[in-house]
Amino acid sequence: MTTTVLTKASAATPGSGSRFANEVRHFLTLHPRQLPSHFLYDDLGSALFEAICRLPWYSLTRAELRLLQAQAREILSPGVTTVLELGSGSGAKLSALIESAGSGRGRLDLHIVDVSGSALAQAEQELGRLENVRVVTHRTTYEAGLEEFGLARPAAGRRLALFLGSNIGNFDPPGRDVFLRSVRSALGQGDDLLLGVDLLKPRRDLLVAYDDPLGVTAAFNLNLLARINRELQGNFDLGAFTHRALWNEERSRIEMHLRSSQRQRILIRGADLDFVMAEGETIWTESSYKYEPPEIVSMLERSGFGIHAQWIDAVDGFALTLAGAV
Ligand code: AVI
Repeated sequence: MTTTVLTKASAATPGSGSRFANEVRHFLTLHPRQLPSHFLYDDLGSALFEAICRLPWYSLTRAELRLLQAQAREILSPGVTTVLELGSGSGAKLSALIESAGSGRGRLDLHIVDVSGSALAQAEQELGRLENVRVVTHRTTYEAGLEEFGLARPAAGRRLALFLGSNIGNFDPPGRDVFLRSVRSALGQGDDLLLGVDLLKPRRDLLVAYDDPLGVTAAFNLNLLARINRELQGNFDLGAFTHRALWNEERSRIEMHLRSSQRQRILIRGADLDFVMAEGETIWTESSYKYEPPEIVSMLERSGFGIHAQWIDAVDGFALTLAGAV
C-alpha cells in the first residue's frame, strides 16, 4: 500500500484574514444570525460528531452501515477501480463497504476528502489495513476535493463517488442541486454516485436525534463558539448559550440553534466584530433536511444521473441510492 498526501492550504483552515474570520463576520451580522455548519468540524467537533454517531438516538449511521454491508457487492461492482468519498470522517463506512464486497476485486485507488486533519489521519490508518488499496487523502472542502479528483482520471475502470451520512441534508435545496451537478461534472459517463440520505420520520424521533439526553449534540453545537473563542479571540460565554433543536415542518428540516440566555456583548477580535445579543436571540448553526425516497430520485435525475437502485432501511428510515452518470 502506498499513500500520497495531497494537502491543500484548506479554505476551511483558519488563520489571520482567513475564510473562517470572513465568514464568521458575514454570517454573524445577518438577521437571523447564522454560522455555516461546516465550521462545526474542527478536531474536537469531528470527535464529538463521531460520538453522536454512536448514540442510540442518532440511528442513521447504523442504518446506513447495515445497507452498505448488505449491498456491498452491487455497489462496489468489479469494474470499479477508483472510489472517492466526500466527507470520509473516520473511514469506517468505506472500510466496511470494501470488506463486505469481499475478495476477487482488483486494486482500488481510494480518494478521501475531509476538512478535518485528525479524521483523515484516522481514515488513512483504517483504510491502510486493507489489502490492495492505495489511499490518497485530500484535506480540503468538498468542492476543492471534487476538483482535484476530477483531474485524476484513471487509465482504466469506472469510478464510484460516495456521499454518505446524509451530508446532502446539510445543504439548502438550491445549494444541494448545484453541488450534485458539480459531482456529476467531476465524473465521466458510466461512473456511479452512491448517496446516503436520512428520511422523513416522526417529529419526536427527529428531535431526540438532534437534542440527545446525554448532551453530546449540545456540546457539538456549543463547540463552535469555543472554536471562535480559541481561533479568533472571541469572548463567547458558553454558559450563557443553550443548544436548541427545532423541527421546521414547512421546510422539512431540523434546525440547530444556539440561544443567548441573557443580553450580552460579543467581541471577536480576530473577525473585527463587536455586537450585542438580546436575551432569547439565536445563532442558527445547521439545517438538516429530511427527504422522501422519490424526492431523492428526482434530485439525482435533475442533476444528470440515472437511478440504478434504491435501498431503504425501514426500521430507522434511511435510503441509499445508487445512480449512474448519464
Ligand atoms: C453531518 N450531518 C449529516 C449531521 C446531520 O445529521 O445533519 C450533523 C449532525 N448535526 C447534529 N447531529 C449530527
